[in-house]
Amino acid sequence: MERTYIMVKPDGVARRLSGEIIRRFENRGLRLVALKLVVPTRETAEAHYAVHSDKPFFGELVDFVTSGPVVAMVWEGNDAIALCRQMIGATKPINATPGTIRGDYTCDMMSNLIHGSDAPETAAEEMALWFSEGELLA
Ligand code: D4T
Repeated sequence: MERTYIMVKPDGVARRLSGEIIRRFENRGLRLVALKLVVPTRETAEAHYAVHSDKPFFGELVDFVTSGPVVAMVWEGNDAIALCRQMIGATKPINATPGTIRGDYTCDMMSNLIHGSDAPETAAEEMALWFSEGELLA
């Protein structure tokens, strides 16, 4: 069993897609083990995207992810990290195939609806950044 950090970004919440996104993960058979609605602080957003801190789009990315509430979640299941990334779809819009969340609902690189951890190490870091131990189900 693996756990992954998933976040509906401010554009997804504003577009009322949180329910649709949660439904997809539930339908797939994953187990929801943590969930909260939160407006990210700049500090949290900068820590979350620290790997991109030297990129030209970093400022815009932090502005975007702090612009409104996000749905922060942890999902559990077999190969949950890779499975969720597959369901989310590629970062580059032209590569996000229909049937994926991005492929069905967005063609914008920045406003791309959802984040999913990309590896076990980042999943652990992100779960610890967004949630305290007590907020996660056993
Ligand atoms: P996140 O991390 O938000 O789930 O997205 P990805 O894992 O799919 O993509 P990423 O970390 O490489 O990029 C984070 C975030 O920055 C935006 N972005 C990215 C952008 O606006 N321009 C770019 O050139 C890149 C690489 C989109 C997602």
